[in-house]
Amino acid sequence: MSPARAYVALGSNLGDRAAMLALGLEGLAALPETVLVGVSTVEETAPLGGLDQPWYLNQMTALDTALTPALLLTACLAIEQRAGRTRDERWAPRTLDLDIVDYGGLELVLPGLTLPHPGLADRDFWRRGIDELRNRGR
Ligand code: PH2
Ligand code: MG
Ligand code: MG
Repeated sequence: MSPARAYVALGSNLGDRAAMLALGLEGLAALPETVLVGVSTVEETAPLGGLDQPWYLNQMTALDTALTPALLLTACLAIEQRAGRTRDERWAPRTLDLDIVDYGGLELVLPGLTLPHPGLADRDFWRRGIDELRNRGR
């Protein structure tokens, strides 16, 4: 099967946020059967979700991957764990969040993964990141 173009978003609002994004990029670049083909500009964004918490750094990536959506999800969760991610209450501040936003335009619902990501409509910073990458041919 030819690889799929996937968009994976990075977010961090805890600890050394820029270092966390860098760890995320390093993890994505090292994935098997995957090429990291594009990385957007970093944006600092106000926290969504109504919780009083620090601002985020957000960034979008484009990957060409032969990993299935489920394997890519597992890999993203492992990268988050290596960045010290804990899972407390929903939308709690996080060292590193990796969200698969799109996978080849596929529509899919698995435990823990809905594609395209249902948050895309509310997150103009994700759409700006994707537009930036697409304008570069990614
Ligand atoms: N992620 C959330 C909740 N709120 N706000 C911003 N600005 N950026 C995020 O990535 C974000 C958020 C849950 O994952
Ligand atoms: Mg998220
Ligand atoms: Mg997430």
